[in-house]
Amino acid sequence: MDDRDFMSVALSHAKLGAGKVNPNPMVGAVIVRDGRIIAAGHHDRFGGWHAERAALESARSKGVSVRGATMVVTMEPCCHQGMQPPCAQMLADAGLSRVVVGSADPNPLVSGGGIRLLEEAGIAVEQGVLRDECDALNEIFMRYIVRRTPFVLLKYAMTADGRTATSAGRSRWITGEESRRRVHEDRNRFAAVMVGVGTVLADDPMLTCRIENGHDPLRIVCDGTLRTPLDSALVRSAREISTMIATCCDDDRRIRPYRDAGCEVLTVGPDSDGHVDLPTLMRVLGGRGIDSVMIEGGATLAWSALQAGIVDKVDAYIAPKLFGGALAPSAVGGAGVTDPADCWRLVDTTVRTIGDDMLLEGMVEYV
Ligand code: AOF
Ligand code: ZN
Repeated sequence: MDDRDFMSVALSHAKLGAGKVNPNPMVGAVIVRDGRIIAAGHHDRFGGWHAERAALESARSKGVSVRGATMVVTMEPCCHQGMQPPCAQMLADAGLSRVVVGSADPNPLVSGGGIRLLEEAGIAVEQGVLRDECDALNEIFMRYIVRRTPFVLLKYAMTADGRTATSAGRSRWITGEESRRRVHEDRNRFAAVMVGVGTVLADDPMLTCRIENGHDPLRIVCDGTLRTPLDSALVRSAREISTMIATCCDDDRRIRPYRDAGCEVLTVGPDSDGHVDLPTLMRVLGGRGIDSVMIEGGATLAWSALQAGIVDKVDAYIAPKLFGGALAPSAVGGAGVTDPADCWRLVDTTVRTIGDDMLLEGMVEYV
């Protein structure tokens, strides 16, 4: 096994923190001696031990010495005092001789300082091993830590003829089981999911995470005029699962029944079209430590979000089916662009198959 193989193992440990560490990064570490992994650790909950310390403690509990060993860690060790003490110093004190790093830490409090501290302590440092994979794992953290507004993913499922429902408005199901499972993994990974009120009225969704030990994201309804039914699944389950209604309505009498049902109602001044002002909403969410929002429908919200410039990434699930129907909806509504040159372009795209479906992922380029 070489450094890349060990980094792959460290990555698999890092992933165990999915849904539990936001807005911190998922980080994994292994300690290697004589080509063998002698200990491993990962960041397991927000505010808890960093991966490096978890790996050191695991070695200690097994009674194995780490002096002179190598640590392979998916992100640059930190050098600041946060909720946890600086890891780089801890690694130097533990007498490691070599540290292999995946991602650089973009946290302004770290940003190269961890590497410097290690090198000044005489530790050999190798950087950028499986960097792309390590960066991709923390696509949320990488942006949130510098921008302080959530990473926004626009996700939708459509047929090969671009429909997100039939002409009768029915959409269960377009994609297959594997694709739907991945969406639940994303609901676990994301701090919040957001839908427009039209989707609540049409589908009455729960928006919970249905995987074992998964975490339910904060459920946000964008509802400018407060049309969410009080007997919707979201409102009825608001006492058990965090639910927010973002609205332009500031009429206490209309807001009260939602609050009584356990929803948080956030009044966000209207944008120029009279809708919830999305950039303001993102700033409020970011200020509360919500590092990520997945937009799960519908077409009107997708259009508003693109126009507001808040969408970072698009995940388009494409099922090998055709619905037809001139009135069957598509993923993005609104007025649409008139000139093809005015489109939003997706860059850094990847395409892969998931079961019978295709998944196109791309970052939105704003020019
Ligand atoms: C983590 N887990 O395994 C590593 C992190 O407030 P603190 O002390 O938890 O510090 C959080 C910062 O530490 C985080 O923003 C990142 O820059 C760095 N590394 N964080 O939560 C870890 N290695
Ligand atoms: Zn640390």
